[in-house]
Amino acid sequence: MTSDALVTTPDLTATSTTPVHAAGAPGAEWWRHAVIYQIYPRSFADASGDGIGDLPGITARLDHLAALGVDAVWLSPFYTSPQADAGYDVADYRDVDPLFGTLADFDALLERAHGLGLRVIVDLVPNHTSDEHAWFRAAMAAGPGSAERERYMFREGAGEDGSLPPNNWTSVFGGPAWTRVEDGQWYLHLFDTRQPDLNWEHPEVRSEFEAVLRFWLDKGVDGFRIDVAHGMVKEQGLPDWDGTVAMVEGTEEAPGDHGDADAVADQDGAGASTGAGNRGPMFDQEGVHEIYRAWNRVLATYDGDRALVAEAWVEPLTRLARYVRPDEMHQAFNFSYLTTRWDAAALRRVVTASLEASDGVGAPTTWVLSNHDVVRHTSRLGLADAGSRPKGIGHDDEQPDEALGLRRGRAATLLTLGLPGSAYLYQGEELGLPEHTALDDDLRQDPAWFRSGHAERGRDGCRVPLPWAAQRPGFGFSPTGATWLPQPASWAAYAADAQDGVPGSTLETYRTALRVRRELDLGTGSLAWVDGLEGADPSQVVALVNRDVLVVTNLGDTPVRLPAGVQVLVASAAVDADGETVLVPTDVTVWARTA
Ligand code: ISL
Repeated sequence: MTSDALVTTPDLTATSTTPVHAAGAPGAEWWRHAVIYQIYPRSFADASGDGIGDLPGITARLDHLAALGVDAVWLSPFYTSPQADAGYDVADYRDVDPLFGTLADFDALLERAHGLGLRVIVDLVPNHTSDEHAWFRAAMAAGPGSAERERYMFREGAGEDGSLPPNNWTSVFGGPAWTRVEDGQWYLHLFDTRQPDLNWEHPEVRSEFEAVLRFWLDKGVDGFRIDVAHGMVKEQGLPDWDGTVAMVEGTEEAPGDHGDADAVADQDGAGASTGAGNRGPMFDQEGVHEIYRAWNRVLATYDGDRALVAEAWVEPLTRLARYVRPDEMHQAFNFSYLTTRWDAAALRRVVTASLEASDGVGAPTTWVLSNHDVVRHTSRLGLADAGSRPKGIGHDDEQPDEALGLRRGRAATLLTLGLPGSAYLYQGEELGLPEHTALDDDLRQDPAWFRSGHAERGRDGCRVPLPWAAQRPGFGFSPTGATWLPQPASWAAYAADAQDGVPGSTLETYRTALRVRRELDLGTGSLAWVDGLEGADPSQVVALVNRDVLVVTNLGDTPVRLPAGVQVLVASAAVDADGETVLVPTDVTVWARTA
């Protein structure tokens, strides 16, 4: 343990610290500490004027990201697709959908990004294809028993006449996970009916995806975000399952939420005994790991530390860590952290469990608060049950307190960026954007809204086009003012140009935090909990030291006094400073230098 960095001032030695994470994990690869910005192409910036974002729009705005201070971008899918699930239904893995541009546009984007020092990760969707993929069309044409059908999960139905689905699995988006085709067979789709699951026992499926990896690696991408990384291999025999096929819920099963100590403390890697997470016969099967070992070998033949990041909703964290063992992937999104409530003890527990689990396999922890699948964290933190995770918010649902959510959201971000490891940001969070919580239901496009029978509002509310310019039509998203989803009028105040250069704005706070994080190497630092800040109630305060930076988040009602003599580096909102005394108000995070 590098405890020398933890006890640098008399003020802090007066408190006790608990080191958790050793600094200097093996290797100096960029992804161990990178801040990676997720671009959702249809909603980032539109150059063509059709109201849907595109690759040239992204390229034109890369300056914004370089100035923000991130290290890399991850692009959600831009491949040829009928857009039944906003591009997560891929018809051609080696081409760009005309909606987003051309392969030449991609090359230009990559060149510009690299020129600015930004690495680029692209999305790979291997669990399923589009129903318009050449393989699925061939499978449909060839009929039952054909080699073409073997690449997917076709089965005969149950019941005397085969008119019942082969098993009882349900789709993540709602409704049955099986669709029957005209000749009577059924095919499996864990997501939409237009997203047939591939058969990963088939050698052609394996070789095809290795070739797809090489195609993009040859172009120069720096890595891949692997969609539904826990889903590709299914249990033999496809047995019935009575669990819920859904994203990890904000329930007692998610260790972060209520601090389920047993789940967090499950260090044996077995995981199954806790009942936590998504351990049905369609998820987190042992067989997926061989795929990642093979992909690791593919990436290793390229220079430049190319990386794989797992989108795997798997708990407990020790189970997730198995995806980032040294010969598998490099990062895995920490969704246990994302689903943790606004509660000091729960946050400390999930951070400790995360660092211990990832340290155990020599991987970085990959913190994340928002993405294109969840309600934006500024809005989740403005709910009465702060940090709970509804499946979308509509006009007749509880409306978050926007100001409170933003205040807490900024505090949560500053806490996150103060932790060692890598972090992912979702486009628009640097503007403090809230979820669009009053979107007209007639405009919703997420298949989850339809397949759930309108029980789930779905994910459109976090996918609204970004506001770039307060005074322009469509807030400058597109040259024509068109936007594929409407933006709330209140977003004028969030527009990038309204915050640029404004001290204390969310945008400037993110910029400062990212600059300081980089200058002080917090990403490769270490964490020690500060067990007792004088006068602070541990049930209300998260306090830690990373290198010589004291990070304090106050979740309680009483202001927290920082040790005398520390120098405030960044604060998520105004702090009360009176001479030597710095007080951290409610729902605020402060970084202060101790040396
Ligand atoms: O598997 C899950 C629950 O057990 C889900 O949480 C699942 O991991 C998640 O829904 C996967 O999301 C990704 O794949 C989807 C796509 O709609 C999302 O946008 C994408 O992030 C299907 O490709």
